[in-house]
Amino acid sequence: MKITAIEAIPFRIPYVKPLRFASGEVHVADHVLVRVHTDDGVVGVAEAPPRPFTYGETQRGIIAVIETIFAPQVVGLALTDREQMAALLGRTVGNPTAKAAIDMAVWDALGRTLGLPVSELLGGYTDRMRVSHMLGFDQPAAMVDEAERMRDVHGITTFKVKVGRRPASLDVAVVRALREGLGPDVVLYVDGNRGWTASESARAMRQMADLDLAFAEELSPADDVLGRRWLVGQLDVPFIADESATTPAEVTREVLGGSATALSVKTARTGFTGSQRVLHLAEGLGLEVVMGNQIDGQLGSICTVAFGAAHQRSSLHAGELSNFLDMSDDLLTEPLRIENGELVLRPGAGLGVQIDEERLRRYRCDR
Ligand code: MUC
Ligand code: MG
Repeated sequence: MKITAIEAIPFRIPYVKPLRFASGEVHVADHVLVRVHTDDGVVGVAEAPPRPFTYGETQRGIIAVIETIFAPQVVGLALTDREQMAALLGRTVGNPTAKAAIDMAVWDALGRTLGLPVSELLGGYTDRMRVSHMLGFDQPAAMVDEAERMRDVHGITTFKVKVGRRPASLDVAVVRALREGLGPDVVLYVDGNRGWTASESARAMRQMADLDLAFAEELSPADDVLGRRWLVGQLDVPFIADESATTPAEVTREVLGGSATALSVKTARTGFTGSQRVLHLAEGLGLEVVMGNQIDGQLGSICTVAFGAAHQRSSLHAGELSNFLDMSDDLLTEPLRIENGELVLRPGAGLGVQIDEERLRRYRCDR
């Protein structure tokens, strides 16, 4: 059960359809595959998605911090030394997706070693999650078409709509077209990725007051804590903290300060160990939770569902699990399938997925 090596392998897989949102856009999945090897010959895997516009990480930076700082700290520990590992990785500021990928690959290796699914080790509440699809910026008709396709092909009936453009009327028109086109039964919520000021957000939310939104997420700048408190105080839907609450301490500050009333939990940034800390805090604080998407590939998405399905609170709302559908290819031997609006866990030890070595050779970009 001892960790003998950690690999950080960069790969590039283009998106068929780029995702655009207020803080950036993604055309290529330029992620890092992390593999944790043990002295039993077990290999655990996870992926780290660089999101420079959210965390400042880059593909090369993730590899550098893993190779130069994290791997030397973690090699030699047992897979069960997770508190030691968290303490050692925690000495370095930032780098959330690099740390999270190591943590999740360690859990995968532990599950494979014990012959048990990670999701059962984490909590084992259920074996599936309903899926929410994120709709990036486009014209109203194109976004309605995409949502209808997701509903008709995959059974998805929950949609997170990216907003935060100027003028805000562009986004209000999209959300209105989605509600009119899809009818009253779909769940719609909006995510501004910090694009509007607090007062622009309040105004846009008033203009969408008749559209039965389920949540609003991170509409205004993350560090404008007072502006957000003012905004949250006038909303009648839960306000999901995403970029403003990425650690347990930030969650506590945001919620007790009145500037968040719900949480996005992203395994890509808090791994399994840190996500459990955030989730348990959410339980104590009485917050609703949505399993968020860091624009993950299939490996990241199976990590999200493994965690989300493991706990009652994180499996209540549909999880954001479908944006890998827009990638031109992926790394798994058996692609994930979303059917009847659900993503079901893979049976088998660890995360229950295997990396297709041929595909990895094709897409890795370090040789
Ligand atoms: C989301 O929920 O915001 C876009 C930027 C990011 O950090 O994550 C995605 C999705
Ligand atoms: Mg968000």
